[in-house]
Amino acid sequence: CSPRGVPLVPSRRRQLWSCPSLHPASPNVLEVRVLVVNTGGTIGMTLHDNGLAPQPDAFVQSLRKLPIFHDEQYAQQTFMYDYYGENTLVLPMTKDYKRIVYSVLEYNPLLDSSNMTTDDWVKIGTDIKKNYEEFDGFVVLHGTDTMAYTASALSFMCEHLGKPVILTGSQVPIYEIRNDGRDNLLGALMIAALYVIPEVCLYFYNKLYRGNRVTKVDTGSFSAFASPNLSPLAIAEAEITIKWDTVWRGNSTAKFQVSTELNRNVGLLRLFPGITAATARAFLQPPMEGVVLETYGSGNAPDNRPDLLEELKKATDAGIIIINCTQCLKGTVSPSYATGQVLIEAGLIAGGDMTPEAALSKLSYVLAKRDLDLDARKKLMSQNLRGEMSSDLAGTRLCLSKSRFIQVIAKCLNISCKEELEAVRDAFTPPLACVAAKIGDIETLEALKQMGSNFCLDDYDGRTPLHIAACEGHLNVVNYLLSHGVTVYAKDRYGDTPLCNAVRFRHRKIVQLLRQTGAHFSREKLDEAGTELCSLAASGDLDGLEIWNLAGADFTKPGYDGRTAVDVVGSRGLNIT
Ligand code: ASN
Repeated sequence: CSPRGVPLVPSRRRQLWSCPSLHPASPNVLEVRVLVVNTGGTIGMTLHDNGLAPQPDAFVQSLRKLPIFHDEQYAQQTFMYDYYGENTLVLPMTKDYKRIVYSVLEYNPLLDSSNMTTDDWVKIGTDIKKNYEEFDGFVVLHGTDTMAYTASALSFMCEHLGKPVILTGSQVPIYEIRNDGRDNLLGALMIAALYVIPEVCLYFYNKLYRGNRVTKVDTGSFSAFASPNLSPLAIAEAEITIKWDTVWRGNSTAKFQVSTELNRNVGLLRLFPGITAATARAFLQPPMEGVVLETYGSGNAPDNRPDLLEELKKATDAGIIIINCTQCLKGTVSPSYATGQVLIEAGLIAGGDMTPEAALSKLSYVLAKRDLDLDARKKLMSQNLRGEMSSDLAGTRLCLSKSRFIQVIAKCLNISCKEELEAVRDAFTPPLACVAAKIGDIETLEALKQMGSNFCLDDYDGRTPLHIAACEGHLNVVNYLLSHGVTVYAKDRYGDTPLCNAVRFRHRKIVQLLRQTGAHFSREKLDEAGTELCSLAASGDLDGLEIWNLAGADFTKPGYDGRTAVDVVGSRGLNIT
């Protein structure tokens, strides 16, 4: 059941968007689309005979009645339901004239998250993949009990993710007078729509966390989650503040994909004083393939228990991967004690500061990679794949005081504290990066990176260095930026992405590279393109048409007079198929 609607009147919708009576404050309202995947959880539960349980088919209807979640007038005036379907709602206009249009995909059955299995993770991942190009961001409504597991699993399954995926839920159903569901949903929707944070995150009680760093720590408090080893990615107070330095960025130019193969033969074993060797042996029997051993303190186990250590050693010798994670909420596994060394000798892999939830789902993901041998799998387990562990990041943090450029400016401006220095850096470096991109100067970009410049930050027109390099045709700069994790989905104030720019200036190789990295036109842009394609066809501009083709254009879309580019080319005796 796809939330896609049938585009009955795209051009009519377009005209309405620029109708000043609808948008008195700005003729340039931009629509941003979010897919809400409703899997269940307390947020949508009502009281039944046997306690709280999910209530099917009620969620969208009740949100529709709340003005803060839906603007019916806008929906009617813009034919929104015809275009996007009945399960679509729209938030009131944001401060910067954006409309967050969100479609709800409700699962059947809705689940208490205690009933979820790896199959449900696969279903969520598959739905994100299916709808990836249609939406700017994704919100997953989920019960809190196993949300940390699902968030961790999705973070690994979503490879080369370029858009935000935000899990949220609540402690009290949204139907109750006093509840945390409304704030959580609203915050998650706003962040998923307005910020290109290419991570699987969890939003709860005004904080956005990295999904594979959280753990549920409270059964009743609205502040139900903690991320003990990583500070939040964003805080939603009077303003939403994103900590861009903390946001994880991949460094590949590969396209987004979801790995739906997961290994179910994994488990969690918690050490306790007096655990018998027989218990360990029973747990490590086939078909077990991967285990997270929750150890004491900084990764310690008894070194006076050869019987127990022998069971662990036998298991790792037999090819079972055992990850050493601490039972402590905060801190990391380190080999500082003799009682920790014995586990290294038994063949365990140090799990750094990973949560047990992250380690378990990482095992499930890595062990399903059939093309890798045992050593390659072990290597992946000890590496930081999605920001789930900080061990191998040690020492790479930016030291602002070492940046001479910033120091000189700071001196002139009489700045001393770290926050002010960061503000100076963030104000100065984005336009400088744009200038460097314009002239194809990778050396300067490299120097700016050393200063901690974030290449995803935009200039006064919302343009990023990638937009500029795409216009100028600097393939090497585009390559450099993509390999430093910049997003291909940034939109400038005109709604244009780097792909739009590369097509406009006809940089074929850049179009190809951006497409390979997952860039795509929005559905709205594809609908609108018919007229432009017809005019290229009418002038016999096959080169122009080819660039559009590379960018994913659809030559069967009609132009303003109902004819398609294929028709127009055909009438000139040419062929573009
Ligand atoms: N039992 C519920 C669930 O995990 C708890 C919640 O959502 N607050 O689905």
